[in-house]
Amino acid sequence: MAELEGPEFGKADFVLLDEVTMEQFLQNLRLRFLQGRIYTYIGEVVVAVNPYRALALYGPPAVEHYRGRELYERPPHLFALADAAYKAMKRRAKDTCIVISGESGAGKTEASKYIMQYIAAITNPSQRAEVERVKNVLLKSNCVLEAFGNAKTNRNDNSSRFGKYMDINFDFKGDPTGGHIHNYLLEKSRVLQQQPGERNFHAFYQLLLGAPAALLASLHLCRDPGTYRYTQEGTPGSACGDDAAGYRAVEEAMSIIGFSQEEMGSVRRILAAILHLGNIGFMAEGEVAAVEDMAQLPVLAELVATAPENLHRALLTRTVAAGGGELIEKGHSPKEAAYARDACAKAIYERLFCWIVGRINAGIATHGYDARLHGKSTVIGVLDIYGFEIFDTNSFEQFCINYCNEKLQQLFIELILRQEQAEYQREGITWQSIEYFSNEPIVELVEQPHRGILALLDEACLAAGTVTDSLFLASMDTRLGCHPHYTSRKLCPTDKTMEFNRDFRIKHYAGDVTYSVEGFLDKNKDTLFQDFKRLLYNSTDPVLRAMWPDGEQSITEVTKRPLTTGTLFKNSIVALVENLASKEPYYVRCIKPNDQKSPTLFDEERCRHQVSYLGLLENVRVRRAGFAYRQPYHRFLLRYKMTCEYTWPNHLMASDREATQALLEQHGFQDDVAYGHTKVFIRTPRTLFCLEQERTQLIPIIVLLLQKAWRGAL
Ligand code: AD9
Ligand code: MG
Repeated sequence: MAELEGPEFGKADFVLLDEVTMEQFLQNLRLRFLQGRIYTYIGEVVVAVNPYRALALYGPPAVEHYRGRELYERPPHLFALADAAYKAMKRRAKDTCIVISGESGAGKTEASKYIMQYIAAITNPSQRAEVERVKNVLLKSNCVLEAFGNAKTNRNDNSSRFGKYMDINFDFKGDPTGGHIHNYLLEKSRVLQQQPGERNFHAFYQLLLGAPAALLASLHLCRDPGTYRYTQEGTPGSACGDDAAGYRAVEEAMSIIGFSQEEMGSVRRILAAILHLGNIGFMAEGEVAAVEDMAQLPVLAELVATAPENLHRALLTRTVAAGGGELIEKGHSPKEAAYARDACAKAIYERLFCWIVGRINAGIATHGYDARLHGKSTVIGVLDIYGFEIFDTNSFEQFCINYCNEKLQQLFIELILRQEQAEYQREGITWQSIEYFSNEPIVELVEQPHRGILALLDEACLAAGTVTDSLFLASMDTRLGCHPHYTSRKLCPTDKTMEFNRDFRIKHYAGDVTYSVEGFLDKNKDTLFQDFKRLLYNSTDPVLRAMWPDGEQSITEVTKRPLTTGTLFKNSIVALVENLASKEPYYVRCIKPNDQKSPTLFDEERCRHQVSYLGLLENVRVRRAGFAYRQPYHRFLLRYKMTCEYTWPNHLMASDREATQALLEQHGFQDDVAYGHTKVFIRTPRTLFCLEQERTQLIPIIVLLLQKAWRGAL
């Protein structure tokens, strides 16, 4: 229980609040945040407030403090949660997962790293070399994935621009034998452009500012990110220290993971190629486009290991199938050429990122695992995905990210209820359900087949080339106009915060977000001309070539329309949610205390909003309306047996259950408890307080008695 923390530290579990009100909740959260007690429970859920400062909470002594302990034995901590998930997996051979949620900048990624660090620290006591290697790869993968998948945004200096779900596999001894990372929709449009004050992915700045001069010269790069169109907006410097140090850390991590020198060379050349590609400009030459500065082509061709004339052709033309199976080359206009160049840059970066994830996965694959020899393999999954986002301008990416957060919120609601119900059922206890805000209608608004926004978007993309973003908006207005969570300027003409023919708004569970439809069709279709794919498939750089297996097809073979970005994303998130639902879930709910990244400011309004939309008060209510505490009989007795003459020092009854019953009846608590098959359930926290109080009073007396007894024995 929270007994290791006194009342001056606030309540270690929100279930212990005198009253479940927003004011009390916030008061407790503030008190603890200001004291650096950033973790608080709601039953088994950890609520974590981002401290925005380094706290001495995670070193080896802390690991020892939590190792093998029960959740309530120590002050609330991520380590306790990780231990609980690990124990459940090990003792009961259950697959578990840890779902970390909260808005952008709330501390999800940091939390996921601490959880992995803890699991790594408590496993492999016998120091088996292969297990150590796997652990190392798992830990080091974060650094590499953050370099390529994170960026500075206006919400977070180290914002995850991709979703990550990592499975860690364990053998019967409970040691990690491998793992697998699933990545979700990288925000690749960031390669081309960033909002004011934001940056491109860290990897670009790390290369420019961290690579030795000779290496940079061999890539034909200069140090200044301002030289390159794709990086000129962003300012150097990020939350993860300086970029030069980041470069060295990533290089080291990549070699530990097992990237070869050749592979790392290819990765650097690909990054350089993207920067050079961005600087290629086009001008009109009659009807068609021409490259402004031909001197740039040989450099780029060298970096992507192709012939300059092939590169030239791919930049300026596309192959189309004319009637009768004949292929003709059609010249781009300057605008088309610029669009194709940008599409290519985005695609190269995305494939590079996926290749890196695949390469890490290959290093930790468990194909050598033989269940007959090593017993059943179990899994702990850790989910760290981009948090809910509201920017000044919100586009297709924010739409996808926020949809994903809706799905996770829906899962939280279902599982918290389901878990409670399942436990009461298992233990044979009657239970009354509690009302929740359900975000089901919002999820449906986005994903419903034929009628949802994603379906309408696909419909617009499938239509002939005349459909524009604003026509897509018009079709949403007509078909979704009555939906309570959808609106637009046309539907609400007096609302000047939206633009006509450009904006629509969704009332998300976490707040209203206005999206601009500009670019929705393009980003959903995600067209990349086959000419580029073929060009890169024919590269003599084996790493680059391996990223473009679809470049082998000729234009006549590419007939099937690929699935759109939106549909692919929806499918992957639906599969993710199914996967999570099949495991025993543990939750971390992260809260961002302020928007200034201040370690001392507790912005009450911002926190109130988050507590409200995360459904934390309802969470406390469910926990309390049911039974706030539950404990296996033997554990309960171990702790409180001293408070009852029938159970101290040992009981003589037929079962622990009977002894527990006798103890509680002697105290007069029989109406506040229920007896399950294996656990005692206590409804109100007061009952437990009383027992705790009595125990605290008795301890000094017992210690005295014991001391006397020892002295007597001597
Ligand atoms: V996003 O949805 O990826 O944009 P996250 O992942 O929720 O977001 P992140 O973990 O990146 O947020 O945390 C943001 C910053 O807060 C970190 O870079 C740290 O500077 C800071 N932070 C978060 N958690 C801790 C912590 N436990 N201790 C110290 C922290 N600093
Ligand atoms: Mg993150």
